[in-house]
Amino acid sequence: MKVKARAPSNIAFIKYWGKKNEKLRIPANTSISMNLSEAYTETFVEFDNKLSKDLIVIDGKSVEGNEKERIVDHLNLIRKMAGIDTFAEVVSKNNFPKGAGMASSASGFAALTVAGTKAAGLNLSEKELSVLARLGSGSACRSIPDGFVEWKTGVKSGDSYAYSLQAPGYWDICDTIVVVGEKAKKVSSTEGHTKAFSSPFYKARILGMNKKVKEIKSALKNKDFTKFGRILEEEAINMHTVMMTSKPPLFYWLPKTLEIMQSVITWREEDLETYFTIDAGPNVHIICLSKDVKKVRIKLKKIPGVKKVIVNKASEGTHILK
Ligand code: 2P0
Repeated sequence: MKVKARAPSNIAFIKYWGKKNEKLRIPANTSISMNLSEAYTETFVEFDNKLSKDLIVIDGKSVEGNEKERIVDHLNLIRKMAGIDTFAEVVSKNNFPKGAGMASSASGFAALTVAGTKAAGLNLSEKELSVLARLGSGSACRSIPDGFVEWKTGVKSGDSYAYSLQAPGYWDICDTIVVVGEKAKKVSSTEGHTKAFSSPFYKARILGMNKKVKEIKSALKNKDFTKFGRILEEEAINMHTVMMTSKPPLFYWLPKTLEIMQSVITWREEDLETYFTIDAGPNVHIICLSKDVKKVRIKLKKIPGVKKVIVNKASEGTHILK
């Protein structure tokens, strides 16, 4: 059976950085995210008896080496669950730059999980899909359910999965991704996670996490944008402080990244209520209410060096395309 799925990328407001169990990708802390309407991966999967190996094409290029191995490992998990040993053809397309800190592994593994399991004849629940996607890439588990999502740490593999806190239409907030660098990053997130514990600030980060998660969930529930924004911005700075103080240090920012961050703070002083968050890459995500997104766009047009702007609303999770 040929199956195609579309999976959104997601932006975390409370970040996943550091794992309790590396192999099983069980995170050290709970994270909270929103699925993105305009940054997604579409993946087609077919298990075919005529194939003598797995064929994997991403963005028009045949994938080899470590990247292929990671995808083949995931296909092996699916094959094991389905009790088949057929090789697969996988064709995947991102509508945004891969490997630039925009969670292409999240949407990529979510799409592969949903298309792959269906193509293998499995009918998994949302929870099972989220657990399986997590084994491919941690943040992928958050791209499975709809809208605003929580991924609770969990103790063992079966209880570390994401679920929807609110539907996409619940709150009219936008994430404007400001692309300032499109090169793949030097240090992958998977490697970065392993360095988190070496920062002297990591313990403090984890100690404050439960309170932060509780507070942002309450801000989401009450649609308190000011509280929501302040927490997500502090959280991004907190995570990047851990990154920059790891051994060896990880600097994901470019000079433009800092310029945009400072602009956001200035706009806020001018009463344009915006907040920033940044993942493991140089691009800045500007969070605002949708009523203000036009103003943000106009401001960004005046900043030289902004390569691209992608405006997202909250979106549904991963689904099969007919
Ligand atoms: C997040 N990031 O919560 C954080 C913020 C990047 C910075 O999840 O090793 O690619 O595949 O489980 O999911 C990136 O980590 O790591 C990530 P793996 P993943 O979105």
